[in-house]
Amino acid sequence: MRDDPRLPTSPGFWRSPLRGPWFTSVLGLVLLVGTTVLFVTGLVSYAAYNPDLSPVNDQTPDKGILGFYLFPWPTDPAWLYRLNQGIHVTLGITLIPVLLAKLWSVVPKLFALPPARSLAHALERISLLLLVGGALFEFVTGVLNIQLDYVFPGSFYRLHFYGAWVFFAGFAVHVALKAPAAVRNVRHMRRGAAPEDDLVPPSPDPATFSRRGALGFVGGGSLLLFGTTVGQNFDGALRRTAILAPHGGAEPGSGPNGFQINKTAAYAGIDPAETAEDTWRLIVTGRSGAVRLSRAQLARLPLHSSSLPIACVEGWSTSDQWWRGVRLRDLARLVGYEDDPPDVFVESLQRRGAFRHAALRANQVADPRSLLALYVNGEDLSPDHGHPARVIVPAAPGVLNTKWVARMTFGDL
Ligand SMILES: Nc1nc2c(c(=O)[nH]1)N[C@H]1C(S)=C(S)[C@@H](COP(=O)(O)O)O[C@H]1N2
Ligand SMILES: [Mo]
Repeated sequence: MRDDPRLPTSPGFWRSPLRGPWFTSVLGLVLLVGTTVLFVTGLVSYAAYNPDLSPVNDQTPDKGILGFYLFPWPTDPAWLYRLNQGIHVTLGITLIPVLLAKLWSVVPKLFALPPARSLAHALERISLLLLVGGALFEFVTGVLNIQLDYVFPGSFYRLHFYGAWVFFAGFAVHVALKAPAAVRNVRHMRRGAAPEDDLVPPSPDPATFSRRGALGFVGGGSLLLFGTTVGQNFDGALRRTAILAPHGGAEPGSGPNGFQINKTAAYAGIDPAETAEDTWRLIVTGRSGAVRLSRAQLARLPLHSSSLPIACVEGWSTSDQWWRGVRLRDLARLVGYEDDPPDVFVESLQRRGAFRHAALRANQVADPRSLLALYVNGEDLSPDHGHPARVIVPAAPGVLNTKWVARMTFGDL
């Protein structure tokens, strides 16, 4: 069976002259750097949720030591999350052709017999399964999430989080097992000898395509994806180039509220009757009790402005918008925290669905740029941007900027 060239288990079955250590190594090197950046920006994105703050931000059950985190997420620079997540998503999409080409280049190994020649070889194959499976899983869940909006059973967040660690485990074992051979190979090549490699087909078909041409094809695919995605991090004409992004590069209308919207008020099931001036009240609770405020009362508190972007975990962001509202630390003051604002738990009017509540860390509350915004770009917030009031915090993931706020509970979480 091993030698029947009609079967993929036979080396003779694989005839593309493109396969070989050079093609695989170049792609592997790109992925080595690229997936490292993806893993690190992914962990940073995780940290940006302040995962140990309360169960509402980090919904990963039984994460144990995997959910380690080292620091309260900073509020400076204000574009921190925008940059991190822009890199994570844009790079992830750009690397898709490289990943596919790399998998294609090593696919004969998937069928190689016997399944394991030794314990080390068995370990290596299992680690490859984790590595390849983990990488595929991360790319597929990531893309589905940004394109199709949380279609998963359970939560994207959990799946992508655990998937990343499975991938990393495979990656670590793979590197540890392969490094000695890679070093040997490089030494061989330095001496001008061809590396030993079972990727080279024993009976190749004639070439119709050079290896460089194939690499160019892969790189061209990456460039095309990059060019049709990256614009979602910018405004105006640049955003319109992001035809592959989930919002298709379209701005929702023009004017002061004409910047990207995640979920509309209608989608979130916000009833206009609940947000009307004479029905909506904000309830703020803390050390000294609770305060109920109408929007008019809020608007008579000291108002402040900050220029801050919205940066969604899904990889789009807006440039700075000019928000105006009440400082979160002033709201903390109203309920008994004079100089030492604590954490806050923010709840929306929204009854169903994700993102209807969020917890913010004390350092985020204390930042003078953190607002409960009533206005944006000189106008009332539109219903879709969170009227009557929404949170905006520098450097935080968009998901922490709760819209249609109904209740804020200050106290250490
Ligand atoms: N109540 C509520 N607040 C919310 C959301 C939501 O779905 N419901 N979406 C969040 C997410 S994921 C983002 S990126 C921002 C987007 O804000 P925008 O729609 O005003 O751009 O709002 C956040 N606040
Ligand atoms: Mo978001």
